[in-house]
Amino acid sequence: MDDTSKPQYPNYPSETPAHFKPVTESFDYVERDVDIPMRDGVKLHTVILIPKGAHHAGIVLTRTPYDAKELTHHVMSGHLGPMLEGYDNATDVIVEDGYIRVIQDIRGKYGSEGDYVMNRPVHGPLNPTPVDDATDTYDTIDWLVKNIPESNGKVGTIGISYDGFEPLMSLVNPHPALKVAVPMNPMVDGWMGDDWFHHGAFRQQNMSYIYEQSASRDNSYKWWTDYHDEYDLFMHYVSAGELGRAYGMEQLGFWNKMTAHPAYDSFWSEQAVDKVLAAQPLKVPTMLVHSLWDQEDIYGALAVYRAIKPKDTSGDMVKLVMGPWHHGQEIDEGSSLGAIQFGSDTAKYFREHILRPFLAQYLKDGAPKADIAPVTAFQTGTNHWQRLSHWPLACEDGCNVKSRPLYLEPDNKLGFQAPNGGNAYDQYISDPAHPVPFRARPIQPIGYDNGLTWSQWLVDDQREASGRTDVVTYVSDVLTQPLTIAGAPVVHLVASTSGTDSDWVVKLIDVYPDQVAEQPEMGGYQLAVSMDIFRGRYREGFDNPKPLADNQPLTFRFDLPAANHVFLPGHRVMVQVQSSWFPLYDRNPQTFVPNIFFAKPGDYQKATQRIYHSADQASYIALPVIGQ
Ligand code: PG9
Repeated sequence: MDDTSKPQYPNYPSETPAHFKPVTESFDYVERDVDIPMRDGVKLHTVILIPKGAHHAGIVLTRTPYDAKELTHHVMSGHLGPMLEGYDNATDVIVEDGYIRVIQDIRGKYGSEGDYVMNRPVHGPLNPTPVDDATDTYDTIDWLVKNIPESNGKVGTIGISYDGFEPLMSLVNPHPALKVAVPMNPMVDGWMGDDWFHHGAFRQQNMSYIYEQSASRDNSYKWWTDYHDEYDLFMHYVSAGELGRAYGMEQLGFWNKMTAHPAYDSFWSEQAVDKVLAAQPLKVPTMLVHSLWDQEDIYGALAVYRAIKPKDTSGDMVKLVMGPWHHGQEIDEGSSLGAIQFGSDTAKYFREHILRPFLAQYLKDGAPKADIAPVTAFQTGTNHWQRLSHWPLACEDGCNVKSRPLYLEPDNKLGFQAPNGGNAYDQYISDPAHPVPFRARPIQPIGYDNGLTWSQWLVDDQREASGRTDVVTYVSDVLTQPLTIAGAPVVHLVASTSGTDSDWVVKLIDVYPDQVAEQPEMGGYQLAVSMDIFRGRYREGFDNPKPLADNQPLTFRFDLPAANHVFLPGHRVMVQVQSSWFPLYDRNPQTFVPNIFFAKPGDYQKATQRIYHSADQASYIALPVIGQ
């Protein structure tokens, strides 16, 4: 109903004018909000911020499901900088180098038209429509370079997380004006090791994200909870499927797809972006940015690096950066993460010395070739940046240096000597009624606002777990020499369960000396440098869940996330093994059921777990050791 339909009072007119015109002459930028038509007619809401006086400026484009208006109006100001603080904006680089900043609502979200599909698969068996995020990016870039006279016709795509998935999509049949892509902490394979599952164990705390992201175009339906401690919330509903049903999530298409595909079937494998890009020609210089303690997408960047680096025949098209960061911390303050200190602002170093010259080389007319190594990696422990020619530096197969087996040994010892004698196994009771918390309770929700510490959980002190009787711990002697690793540890666990399914969580931990003079609170700290979970039913294949033979020693082999770390002299190496990581991951009922999303209360059974370390049943971690 417009104003004219309401009674008018000429002697007492409205105080609000019919068309207010903001006065922006003093601003140092010009804002244009446009709806860009895609090839199927759908219009995508796009915010364009142009530095005043810009001429032949490069365009830095982010496409997002997280509200373009919000991301371009962080602090309403006449200056571009405050407008662009916050998520996805490497503001110092974008503003100081005079780029035109473009942020667009992806199809189906916020100000854009069309239907939303989570991480919309590229056109093909999973997406029969003629449009996807690749075509939408192509059409957007085509419009931008034809309709922004202040630009030099060069576009770079950049973004973090979901917004890091978008630069990867821009690489599929890329527009000729796309000169560079910077996917940071990208969502790549939701089942294998990014946001939805890790090796098949479901990251159920992300249900709140699925709910809010999928239930409406503007995320106006908000998740709720009756519990301060998320441990209690998820215990109350027993299974993720029951929680989803209770919250009405069976109305949500993506949730129903998720619960219908608990295994790594074609629904997941065909949309894995590393596999999509492996089948594409490499046409656009790409810098993959990875966080060594990425609590959300620790799999994606390195998976894409493995997929596309072999195509980089020039050696200059694909760069990898690995920083000591949580998810997205590269655009924030980077001198510490939780209790861990790095001695310098590593994030600012990245933006100033790596990101800025890399973008300039491709987006600024006449800019020099950036002097950036193929791999720029921060070495934790020694706290310094490295220029490397390749990654990883050691691995089980195919590297110059072969990983070394670090054995679990009797008497809870850990070492490079294969076990020979002593007790054959350790055992613990895994009780689904009392799952191991993945961090100290009360467990907070995921998120970054209101003082939440979700971003830090990968560097929490693991002493919280090591004292539990349902966590078995192995520890080395005190190191007298540095122990340097540079690659992905691989777990080879020989274990049995009295049940017919089981999860295995393995953590590689740096144990600090009992006293640390320069940082007393780090005395005895147990810092996980690499850890992950594996759902036992997938032992024979991620697409082939099978019951486990009960009480039979079986080998479980799985990758842990990459580490670039030095265990310093005076430190010890520790390995922890447990069978739940709750409530971030859903509980394994420990009896084989067709679909754990819909396990019933009676399915959840205690199990006796055994970890073997005898000569013929040796458990070990293939450790990517270098310099020994
Ligand atoms: N990767 C982030 C996320 C996705 C899905 C669930 C929770 C977090 C992100 O895009 O922010």
